[in-house]
Amino acid sequence: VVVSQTAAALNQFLLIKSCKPTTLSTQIPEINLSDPEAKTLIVKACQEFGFFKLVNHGIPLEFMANLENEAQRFFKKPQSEKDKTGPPDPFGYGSKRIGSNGDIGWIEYLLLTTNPDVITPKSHFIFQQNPENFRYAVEGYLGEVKRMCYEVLELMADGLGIKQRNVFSRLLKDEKSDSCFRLNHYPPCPEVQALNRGNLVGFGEHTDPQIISVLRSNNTAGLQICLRDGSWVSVPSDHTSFFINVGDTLQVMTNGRFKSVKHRVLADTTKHRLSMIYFGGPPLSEKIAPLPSLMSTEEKSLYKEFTWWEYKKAMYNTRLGDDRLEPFQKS
Ligand code: GA4
Repeated sequence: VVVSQTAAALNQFLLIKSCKPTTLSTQIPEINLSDPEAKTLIVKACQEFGFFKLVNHGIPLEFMANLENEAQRFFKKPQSEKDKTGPPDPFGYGSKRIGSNGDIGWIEYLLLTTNPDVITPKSHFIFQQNPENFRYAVEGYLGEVKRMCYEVLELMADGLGIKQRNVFSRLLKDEKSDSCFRLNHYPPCPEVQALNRGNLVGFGEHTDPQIISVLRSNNTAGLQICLRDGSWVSVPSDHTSFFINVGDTLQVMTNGRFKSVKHRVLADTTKHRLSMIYFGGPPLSEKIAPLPSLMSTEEKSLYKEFTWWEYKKAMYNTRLGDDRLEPFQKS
């Protein structure tokens, strides 16, 4: 009886679906940041997968370990304490609900802005409510990750043969850059194992709207990416590496050469998954369109021009799994 009640609850709220990855043999591209061929390999990975693993990135592991500790400390707090720093509208603490259009997952998270001059009262409050170490750990981590991310974006531009190496990175370096940061905690769910059916969706399938996302997780698996043929591949976890996603905006700026990768996270039945993701976005007023420096003379833009603000406004009215670029495609 207990099990069937749990089953009903999980079914109703948490979308148990059978979603075993259908491809097991595909190798996720792995890029060594200090490889002289890195720029070429990055471009290839972004065209074929919209996704790659980054090794030899030069960021000392203590930055990751430090933040992981602080995040763990936060998520271990009593629910009532965590709830004081929510809801995520759009920044703050959230549990199970993702966005505001009915998406749910087996997850709790903190969403923060990374722009010091648009720090919202909510972000201030989160850090006020926690020991200062938490803020230092976030700032220390982001300082390193941003620097590395600019380098990756410059390699992308270079690899695409664009003379202006900072065409992408300048948007994130801009003091008005609309970037954000997310700490995700996927608690284990032993009931699902007991029920022995399907998987528990932690974060449903979606693409990231921004330019680029940089993910780091602890050693608990769960992330899956969707290949061009529609099959799903599990990404083996590696707490020493980063995983890079191409976002919708980068797909548009490259006129579809780079693919915004569809991905999702399944919760583990026995282990905690903790991930930290930096989403690099342009300033709100930035006009998003394919880069003229990339287009051949007869090439036509696949997209209608829009500002990042317009895209964001539209995005908050979508469900997670929606194709957010579709309304901006030229027919
Ligand atoms: C997906 C990528 C980032 O996590 C995020 C998410 C955002 C949110 O959690 O508030 C969104 C989602 C994400 C896209 C569609 C909308 C907005 C939830 C949702 C249903 C922070 C982002 O920028 O877009």
